[in-house]
Amino acid sequence: MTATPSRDLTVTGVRLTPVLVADPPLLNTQGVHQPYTPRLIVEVVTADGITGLGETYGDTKYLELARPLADRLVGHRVDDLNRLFAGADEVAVDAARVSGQVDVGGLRGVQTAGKLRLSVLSALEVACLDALGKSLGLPVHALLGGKVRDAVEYSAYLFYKWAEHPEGVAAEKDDWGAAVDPAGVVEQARRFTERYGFTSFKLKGGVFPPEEEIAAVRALAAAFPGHPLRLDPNGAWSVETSLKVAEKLGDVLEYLEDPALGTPAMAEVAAGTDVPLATNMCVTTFAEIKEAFTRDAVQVVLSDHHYWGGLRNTQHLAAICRTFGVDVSMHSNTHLGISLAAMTHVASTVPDLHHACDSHYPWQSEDVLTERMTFEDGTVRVSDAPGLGVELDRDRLAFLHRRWLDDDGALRDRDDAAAMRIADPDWVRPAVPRW
Ligand code: GKR
Ligand code: MG
Repeated sequence: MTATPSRDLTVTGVRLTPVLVADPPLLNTQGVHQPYTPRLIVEVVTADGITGLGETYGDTKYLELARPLADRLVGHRVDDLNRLFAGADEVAVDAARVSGQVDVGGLRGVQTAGKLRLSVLSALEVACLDALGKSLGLPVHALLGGKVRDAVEYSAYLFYKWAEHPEGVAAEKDDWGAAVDPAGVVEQARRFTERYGFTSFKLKGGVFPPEEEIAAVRALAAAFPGHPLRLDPNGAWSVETSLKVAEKLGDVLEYLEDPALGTPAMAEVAAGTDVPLATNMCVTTFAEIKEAFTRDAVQVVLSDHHYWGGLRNTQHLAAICRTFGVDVSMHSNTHLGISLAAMTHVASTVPDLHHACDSHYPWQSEDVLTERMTFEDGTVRVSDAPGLGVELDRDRLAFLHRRWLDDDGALRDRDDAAAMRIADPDWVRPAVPRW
């Protein structure tokens, strides 16, 4: 992509601003969301004074990498992305930060140094594309080859949820109420449809015994007949349990998401059911594709442009999936509007997107944008404005950064188990499989 020669697209600086954002008490297999969650806001500034925006995980291990990776950009043009990625491996990752186990904070598959780097690079890539688009007067989707749809469909992302964070814990209030049984889940789904018009539903499972979660999905199917439903226990079940759930819910599920942990277990489940299996846990890097596809372990890969390394890598993933007859869609982790805009741009360019992406965004009452992203009839319209089409609210950014500065460190690294132990000091992270 060559910009008009008179423009100077050289990066002169990269601002990195960690923030803490309010998060409701959403339950998952690792515990419960903390009242505030870390995100990192990236601003890439060019010699022409254009600022491009990006966003990624904000835990310490990402922040430590963000500065050295960002510094590699300075002096290069925002359209010099391949060089940004090539050689990024030279930026050392503190070995103590890499567990080699499932990244329990975000349930995003096995944590590797490469994935940590890619998660930071994704935000730099998005920020560069935003700056390039603003400079050229083109939307990000145009820089990715152009949109093939004008709106991207999202699903309601339902969570078991407490009414509020434990007593005594500083937190923002939310108006979603509790959802700890089938009736609560259906009520939450109704609110999602009323507020945003979603027509498909994903329930985060792995929280209650499978029979209770089966009952919740059945209740959703009764309340919303014919609507696509997914259940995602983040690998909490054995192969046997996964197959039982698949049998009991096979007639209403669009897919089961990560019922069991890891490719071998997923392959066993897939061999025993016709219910499609989706994953954002066993195929999270290009290296993991071969085994999973060869063993027919998954039928839908859910990209997360953060840990896949950005929007162009998400397109590469989609092309590989297409080649092997595997569907592609997107899952999400807690995120703000910059990431929702980025997801929407790239999703608009993927030809065969047969499943609604999911987004945590409705759970985030706070953002760093001047105008919140909106859902209409369960979709986000693809912006044709230059870049991502979003604008930073500096006052909001400063406010949320101040919260990060004022934190004593307890919330700077997501720890759902620690949050759960505030309510129940004896709580231990369940062994896998849990059921
Ligand atoms: O936010 O609790 C959560 C989710 O469980 C998240 O961490 C997962 O990464 O939503 C994600 C998923 O689809 O597994
Ligand atoms: Mg998932």
